[in-house]
Amino acid sequence: MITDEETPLDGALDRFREVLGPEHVLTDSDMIAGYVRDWTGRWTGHTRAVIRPGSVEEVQEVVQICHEHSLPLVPQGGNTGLVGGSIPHRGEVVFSLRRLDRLGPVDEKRHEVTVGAGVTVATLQAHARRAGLDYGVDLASRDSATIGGTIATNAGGMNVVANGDTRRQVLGLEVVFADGTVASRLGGVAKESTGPDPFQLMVGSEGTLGIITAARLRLLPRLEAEPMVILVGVEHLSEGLDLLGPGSNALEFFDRSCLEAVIGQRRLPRPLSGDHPFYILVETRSTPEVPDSVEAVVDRRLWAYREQITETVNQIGVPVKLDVAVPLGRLDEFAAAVASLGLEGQVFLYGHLAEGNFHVNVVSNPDPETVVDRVLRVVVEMDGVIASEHGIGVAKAAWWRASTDPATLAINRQIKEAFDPRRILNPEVFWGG
Ligand code: FAD
Ligand code: 2HG
Ligand code: ZN
Repeated sequence: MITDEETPLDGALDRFREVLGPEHVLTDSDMIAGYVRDWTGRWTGHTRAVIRPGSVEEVQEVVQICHEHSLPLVPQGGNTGLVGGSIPHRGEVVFSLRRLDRLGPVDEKRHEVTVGAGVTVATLQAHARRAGLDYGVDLASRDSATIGGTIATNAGGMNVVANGDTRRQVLGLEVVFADGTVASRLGGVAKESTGPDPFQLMVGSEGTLGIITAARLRLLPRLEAEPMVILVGVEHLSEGLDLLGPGSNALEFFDRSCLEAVIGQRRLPRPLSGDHPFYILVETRSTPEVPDSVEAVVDRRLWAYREQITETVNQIGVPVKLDVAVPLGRLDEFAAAVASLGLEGQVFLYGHLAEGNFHVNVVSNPDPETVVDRVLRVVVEMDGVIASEHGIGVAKAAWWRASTDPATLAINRQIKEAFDPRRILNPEVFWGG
């Protein structure tokens, strides 16, 4: 691993300043503090420079400089990632891409748009809505998470059950590769059969194969009426699956600990009179059949109880976060298995029920690595996946290498070698540690 102490960074810094202007090369420790610490506060890295290119040409030039000097770099969007993949762990140069914020015109006939990688999800949503359309991905970090970051992590969010994950929205990309070459497929042709697609490999590559500078995205017709939001209290998570129907936009869950924490920290009223082990939130365009025996309430504002969990948990303490998924037939078995681990500290379970997704958050546990090992072992034993929507980052790199089958891992190694032979693109993610 090349570190900042060993590289000719000083020469590179002068050249960054020439290309970007000194105001976009941040070296002052106060100015870079927010770029080296992750959103949860679990990881704090270090760097001598955060650079802020404002166009694809500038990204290209600064990547060429890094390539020449074999200088490692970390692409960064909104820095809302939850697996420690967006910060410099070993002195890498941070490429903040938020200035790539161009919004192209909405193609109202084809339901498509081209936007810069630094555009936030909320800005894209507003842009699409002004044209009577919508973007298919929504998540609570919408005001900061960028299109580049969500593509690089293949983000999921609340509406996967209706619209699919980020991969499903991507029609084409513009990418700067590790040697500074640029490739672009933003044409918006609806069908194409021209061989293997390197752009698809960028989705979920977490900044390790190329820097996404722009994307051509699919948009959806905007729903005419606001969908209904229902919260029900249940004994078992499997009961929540009965609420899934053709009109479902979202099917989410959280446990009793999450509800108590949100009520306590955010001063929200208790939404249901009874106390239940789990709460299911369904957003739907058709009225689901809720049995009379189940306590339920209908109100769009109920989203607050689900969306505010992440911030609430962080208010309580720095969490160990696990984002996993298990087969739908094993939801309650998984919840029971986590409970039976008897983890020290406070445990919060919430997630996207329709995809079998669990966000297991543990606060006030003195040994994060052991928490990760114990929970992921259960996931693997239950034929689940160790990363459902946040990615691998550094948090799960060792587990990813240990649990991926050898053939898939070998192909991944070759892909990394082909795209980034000098290993300058986010080297700690997937392969570090
Ligand atoms: P960053 O955090 O800056 O980066 C994430 C990764 O992408 C890093 O590896 C980085 O190197 C790489 N990267 C960033 N930009 C580029 C680029 N232009 N080119 C190449 N690589 C790049 N995630 C979900 O999936 N679903 C949720 O429901 C969800 N909810 C969240 C709620 C909260 C409150 C928070 C704080 C986070 C949530 N997240 C969720 C996690 C996070 O928002 C997503 O992972 C998001 O995709 C990260 O986008 P970002 O722009 O912040 O990327
Ligand atoms: C969510 O679904 C996000 O709320 C964040 O993916 C999950 O806080 C988490 O662990
Ligand atoms: Zn989530």
